[in-house]
Amino acid sequence: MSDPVNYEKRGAIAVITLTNPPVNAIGHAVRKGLFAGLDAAAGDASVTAVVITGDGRCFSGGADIGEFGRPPAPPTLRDVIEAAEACPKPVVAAIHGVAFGGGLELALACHQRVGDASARVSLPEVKLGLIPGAGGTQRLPRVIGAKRALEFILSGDPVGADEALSLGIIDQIIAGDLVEGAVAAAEKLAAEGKPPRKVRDLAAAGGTPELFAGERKRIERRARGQMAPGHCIDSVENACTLPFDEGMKKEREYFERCRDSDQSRAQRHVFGAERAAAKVKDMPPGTRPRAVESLAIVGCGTMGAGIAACVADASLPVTVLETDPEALEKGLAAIATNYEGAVSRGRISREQADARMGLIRGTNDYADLAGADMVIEAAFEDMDLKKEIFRRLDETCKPGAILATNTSTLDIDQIAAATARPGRVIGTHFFSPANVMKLMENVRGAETSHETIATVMALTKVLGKIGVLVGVCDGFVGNRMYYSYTAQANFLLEEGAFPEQVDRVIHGFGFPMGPFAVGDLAGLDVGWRVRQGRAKTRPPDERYSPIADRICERGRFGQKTGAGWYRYQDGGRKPLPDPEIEELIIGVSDDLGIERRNVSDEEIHDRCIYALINEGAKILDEGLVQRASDIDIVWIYGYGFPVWRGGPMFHADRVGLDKVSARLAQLAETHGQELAPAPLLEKLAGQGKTFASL
Ligand code: T1G
Repeated sequence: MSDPVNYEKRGAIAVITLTNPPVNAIGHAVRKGLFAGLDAAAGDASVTAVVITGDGRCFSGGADIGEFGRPPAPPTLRDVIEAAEACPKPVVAAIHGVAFGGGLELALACHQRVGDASARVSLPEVKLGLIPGAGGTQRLPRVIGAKRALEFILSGDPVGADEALSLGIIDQIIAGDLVEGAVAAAEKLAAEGKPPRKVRDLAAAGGTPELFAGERKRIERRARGQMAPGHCIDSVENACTLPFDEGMKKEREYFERCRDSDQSRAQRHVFGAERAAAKVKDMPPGTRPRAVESLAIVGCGTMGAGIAACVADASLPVTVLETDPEALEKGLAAIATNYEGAVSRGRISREQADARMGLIRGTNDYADLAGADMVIEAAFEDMDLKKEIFRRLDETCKPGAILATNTSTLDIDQIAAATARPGRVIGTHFFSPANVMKLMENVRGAETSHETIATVMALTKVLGKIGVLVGVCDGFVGNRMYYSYTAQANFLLEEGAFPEQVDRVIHGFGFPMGPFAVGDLAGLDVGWRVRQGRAKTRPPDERYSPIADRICERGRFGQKTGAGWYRYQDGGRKPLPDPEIEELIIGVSDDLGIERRNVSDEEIHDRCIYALINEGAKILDEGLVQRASDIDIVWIYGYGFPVWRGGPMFHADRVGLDKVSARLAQLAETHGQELAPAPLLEKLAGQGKTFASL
């Protein structure tokens, strides 16, 4: 492997370049190269200043995440950063692309920072369950003030070159060649002959007790159960109250505590799992995705409109077909209203909203879809209707066009069979609201071609989504597991629990909401229709709870009707326990001859969470996902599984598959064989293995 750091001189300026593709992650070899380069520059009398920059696509994506599981080998990142700051000659950081995490921390220790228009900076450590551990919490507040530094560090989100300039994170935007501009800046600093300006010598402004108290209050809800955000606040507060070196010492303590925590291990797992999900194991080398430059959507209801907005957000033109003119007008108006809201909240500018609306064209005529590279059908969840739509699309669309369906449960193979191009038919299951939720389940049919899969997986990234490739089964991966978990939640109601107890336990586990509050939010009528559709094929011996149906029969569909599992006062969204529902539940227990009992929180946790894991094991065993971590991604990005637990399969590995399997076997004896441990779970448990070992 070529040297990951290049050292050259341009006149009297030493230029140290990170050359460690793909993102110049700062691992041990890079740290050694940087340290040696700074040492050489400091010791070379002909060198008057230094530039540090990155080769390839960026400055640096930060410390090498892959190294965290191993003891840090010297020189540490802090050693390198201290060497840059202590260099007796001016050191200028030249940033293009990302300077994230340790990359930005390195730049902050330099005596000046310049960037080009592509520069983006962030401290995303909190997304890995960490805090910036190489001085970011001590230097950034000294540059941009405590308030803005807290927002920056707690969000972990990047800011672009202009905002970085206005904040003072970078000192100058270079219009021409970045390195030449940085060399000129370094020459100027050297010529001034002043001692290098060190960020550590600045004071962090604005760190009032009220600010920190307010931020601690805010993360109580927003980052409930997580450790790193609290330590971010502690460390920024230290930057305002302690001498620099003491603040650095405390930062290191917090960083190590977070780094060695289960939460950070889980979040680092998710970081890798997200990227692994994009890789298709059986993809023949050299398979190229087709270009997708124009899309069409069939259907302009909630999902169709959401998907259209998602496509326009990615700056792609999209034609929306609705055969019913009124429905089309209503759907387009809903998109426009959504954009108006985003403008009024300052999420996007007026120009952006207008540009995106300008990309969306409505039509009632299939002929207008003929030129689309890809069509996504988002019509009513009815197989006959979908087959008819796909027949017409097959006749209308150009030969290479991909035909996708947003169905959330129906059989892709049956839909593909309605066309003469089954190789170009695929499922693209968006999650509602489609323009917000990041997850897409891309469903490969038996005949879906590799080129179609490659194209849709690439488009998923263009849409800013995280795509998981799944196989055909009822409910695919997410909803199939959701049915297993919510079935247990309903059975627990029959046996003695009430919705608020179940929701409290699941919320306490880390989900934003429990299953009954979620049902009321999404609308109970959706699931009711699905269950009615399944009634004919449901195995007679399968345990089935009638509670949800009886609630729907009363026209209680959740928040949208002011009542569902809970009641909602004056159009509010706060779920209030409803005696009417308690009576209904008790009535079902009586009808079923079940003697109600006290159900413990522990039983609720085990029957819901382990049922979820158990179904995941079955899905894995049936080869409906490529790897266990794909299931983690589905559940974190589609259903709000707490990211700091890593997803259901990672969580199961951490609990121990032997414990999960034994507990399921015990529960199955009393509460029904649907809880019996899946064969794969039992096998791995018996071998002392993990899902991750597959
Ligand atoms: N370390 C190791 N590998 C990394 C990496 C990193 N920091 N960042 C990316 N990769 C790998 C990634 O796994 C993938 O590998 C390939 O690079 C391309 O990534 C002390 C403790 C930089 C914006 O959290 O946000 O510094 O799949 O597909 O879409 O305080 O990667 O090809 O095998 O994402 O162009 C903090 C994480 C680290 C940034 C590029 N930094 N990375 O996005 O490519 S902790 C981060 C990203 C730290 C200090 C702390 C993105 C990116 P593979 P990619 P991309």
